[in-house]
Amino acid sequence: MHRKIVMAVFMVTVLCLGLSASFAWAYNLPWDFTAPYTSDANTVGLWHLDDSTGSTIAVNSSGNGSVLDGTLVDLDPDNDWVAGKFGGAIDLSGTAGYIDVASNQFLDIAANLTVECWVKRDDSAWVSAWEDIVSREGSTSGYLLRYYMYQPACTVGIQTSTGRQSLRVDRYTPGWTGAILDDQLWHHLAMTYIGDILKLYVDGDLVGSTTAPEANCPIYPSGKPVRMGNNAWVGGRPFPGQIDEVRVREIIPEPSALLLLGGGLLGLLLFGWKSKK
Ligand SMILES: [Ca+2]
Repeated sequence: MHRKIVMAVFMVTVLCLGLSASFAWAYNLPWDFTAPYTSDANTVGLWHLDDSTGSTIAVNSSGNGSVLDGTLVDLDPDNDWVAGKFGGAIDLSGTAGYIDVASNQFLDIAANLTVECWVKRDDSAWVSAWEDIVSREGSTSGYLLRYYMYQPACTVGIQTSTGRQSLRVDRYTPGWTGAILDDQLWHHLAMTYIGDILKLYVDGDLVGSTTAPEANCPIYPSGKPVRMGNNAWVGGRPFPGQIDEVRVREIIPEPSALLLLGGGLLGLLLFGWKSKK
């Protein structure tokens, strides 16, 4: 009888721990489309892009402060701040100009990364097949969220480089469901790299994912700035359109009530085992 009780406690514990892990990772999903992002404990950088006309600074609203403020480069602060998805946004010509956030250790996120934003692409000819929206790409490192234009279809791609291995989700990814963003409407983009799985979401729908070739495969720090609207490494990949509400997070799983319950039951199990001895 005693053995049956111990086994029951053990099974409940395993179940709770499993559920806890699931709940912890689901903690930040699904995406909220109804309001501007808020800065939570996971937020590294948050740029509402609500900055006033005339401002040359895109203020960071995360707890990391002004060290992550962005600077307007080759933009017109009197005309390029426009109405956005929520509040203001930055309007990029697609030929020059971007927002630059200087490299900082806060941006060295090795794993459990999310990058989110809203975009509204202009109906304009593409300058480059790669239109970088949020980029911290280096030659073999960093991360980026990119609009990948490849005639005749418009697709979205993201890429992380892990050490010497490039990992990306785009139209060539098996199972890719596709995404067309050339309708001049606002779309929500999100990339996640959690548990060695890289995923891309468009308007909340998972459109593609891929798994790192080995476990615990970190994103290699690029030492590059974060650029909104161009590539951080080689430049020349301008995004034509509006970008709003950019958020970069390093997700920290939190212990849930189920995890605590599981831990408690595990303690009972161990106590019962010790008492039996
Ligand atoms: Ca905004």
